[in-house]
Amino acid sequence: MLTMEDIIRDGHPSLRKVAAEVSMPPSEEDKQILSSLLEYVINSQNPEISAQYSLRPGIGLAAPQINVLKRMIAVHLTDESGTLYSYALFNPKIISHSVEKAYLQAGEGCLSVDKAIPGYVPRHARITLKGTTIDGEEVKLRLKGLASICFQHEIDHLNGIMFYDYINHEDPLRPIDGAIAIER
Ligand code: LHY
Ligand code: NI
Repeated sequence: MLTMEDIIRDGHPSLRKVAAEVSMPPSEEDKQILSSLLEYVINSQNPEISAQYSLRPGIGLAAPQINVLKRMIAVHLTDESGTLYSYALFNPKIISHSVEKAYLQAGEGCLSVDKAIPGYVPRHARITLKGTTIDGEEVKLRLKGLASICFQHEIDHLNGIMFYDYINHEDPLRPIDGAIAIER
């Protein structure tokens, strides 16, 4: 199982690289890596397991964060309306998005960033994405709210982008006009 010791931190050059597409059908090794990402996120939300292994709780994780430069992400979260989104995807790709923006009222964090960096992170309010599950099934997801934000955060890791790149550093909490504020 993965622990915080497997997660590379801000400043590591791998976090700024563009990850490679995973060739389909995936190898057993790639499937194993992808399932370990989802397992980390699920374990991290279990109070006993996270305490036992000192896991920082998270809702998403991307392969570059464990220094694997391949396009794989896992997300496990319950959104504002109580819906569970639990996905492990190869080659996730945003195929369309709203013009409208959204941001988390509380800002974002990152399992690869040890300090809090306050500020609004503007993102697409709604996205449609495609990807391939561990079982090789192609899925198309329409997402809004927290799930949309989390998938965008994870897909950014596949492109070497960090959440704080989007913060207005002159005025981090300046209202983003026309954007939807999301409470977690
Ligand atoms: N994980 C963050 C986490 O706390 C993801 C995240 C996304 C936090 C959006 C806040 C808002 O689970 C990661 O940093 N994964 O990359
Ligand atoms: Ni992150």
